[in-house]
Amino acid sequence: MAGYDQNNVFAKILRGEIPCRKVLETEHALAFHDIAPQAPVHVLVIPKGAWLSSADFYARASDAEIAGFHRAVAQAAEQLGVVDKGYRILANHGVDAHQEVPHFHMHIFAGRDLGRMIK
Ligand code: D5M
Repeated sequence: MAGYDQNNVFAKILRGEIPCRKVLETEHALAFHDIAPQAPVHVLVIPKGAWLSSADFYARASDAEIAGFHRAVAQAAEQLGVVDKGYRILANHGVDAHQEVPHFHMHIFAGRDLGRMIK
């Protein structure tokens, strides 16, 4: 994959250049509702750093940023009230997984029986 594109849509959200429906913001992460939800609850959690994909993030981000990001995923799920009934977290990396936005993000799906997979 090419280098990080500072003009990708999530970089613009982080800079406040385009709006989002914010769920929470921490030192390391921002969580907001997906613009095209695939479940009653569909939230994206993104690290604040300029990480292109999961491969990039997990290989190069600091331990503090990785831990802070995952804590934010858990906090978002708690805040959304989906922990008891359950939720799915998923990250797409690269072409075969159809990663559309080249800034690492974790999807949180919840609010219905999700079956065994979401494609
Ligand atoms: O998923 C990228 C996701 O990003 C996809 O579910 C739509 C969502 N998206 C795209 N633009 C926006 C804005 N502006 N706000 C909120 N959500 C957005 P991927 O894993 O890359 O296929």
